[in-house]
Amino acid sequence: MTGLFLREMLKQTISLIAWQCLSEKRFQTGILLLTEIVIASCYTELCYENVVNGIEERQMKLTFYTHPMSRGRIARWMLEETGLPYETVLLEYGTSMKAPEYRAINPMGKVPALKHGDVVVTETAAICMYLADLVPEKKLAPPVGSPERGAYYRWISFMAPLEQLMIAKTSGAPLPKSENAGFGTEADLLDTLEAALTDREYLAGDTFTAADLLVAAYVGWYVQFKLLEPRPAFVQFAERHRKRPAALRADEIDEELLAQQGK
Ligand SMILES: N[C@@H](CCC(=O)N[C@@H](CS)C(=O)NCC(=O)O)C(=O)O
Repeated sequence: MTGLFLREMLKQTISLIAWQCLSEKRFQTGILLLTEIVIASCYTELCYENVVNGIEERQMKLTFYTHPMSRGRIARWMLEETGLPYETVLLEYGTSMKAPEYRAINPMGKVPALKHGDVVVTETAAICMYLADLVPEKKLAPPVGSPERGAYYRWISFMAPLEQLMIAKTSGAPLPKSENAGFGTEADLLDTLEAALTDREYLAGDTFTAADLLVAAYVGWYVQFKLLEPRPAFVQFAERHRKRPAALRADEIDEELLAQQGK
């Protein structure tokens, strides 16, 4: 806001000089200065609009629908990373999660879901990416168009085939043919993930992003539930990021909620 005020003052001063030049018949300088003012005004207007939109967007209420024993734990970690205030609505499996009031928000009757003003976001990965974009100053997503954005989308999306493989393995049935399965072969998938995580602190650029959060959370879970072999790269990556203050805070909140439910 101080920046906008200073720019406004500068505009006023330049326009005074411009009118002075014109009255002294120094037309070329006067017109040049006036043109600069028009350009500066448009720019200021644009900046102002962006600032106002940004503030309004942040002020919209965030409502988080979850269960403390669900993928909602990942979304809560992300919420805690943003530092934005949010309200939690707890739902129960099979009852309130399938009630018409909640199906009006997520017709799947599943958690997590996020409501931001009138915007509804479901799917854990989408919620994390949406939240990252709400707080650009936290750099939880690489800038749009940057090379790191490619890696960001790539490793977030890689959690889908990993999940398909994990689910396929729990079924006990033989795995589908690799050409048909989105995850290819188990060896290819695990080796690819291992190579990405080996000696790597962050997956997209030099700072922690939602890609690290999602990969650390899912890989950590699958190792914990013994669905994924505990290769050192998997364990180290998950453990390192799951020690972040926001992750610990989120865990503490969900553990407390579980304790209150007597679970
Ligand atoms: N694709 C969804 C999956 C959501 C999901 O399956 N959530 C489970 C909890 S982890 C759930 O709500 N299950 C309740 C049910 O299906 O009745 C996501 O990534 O968020």
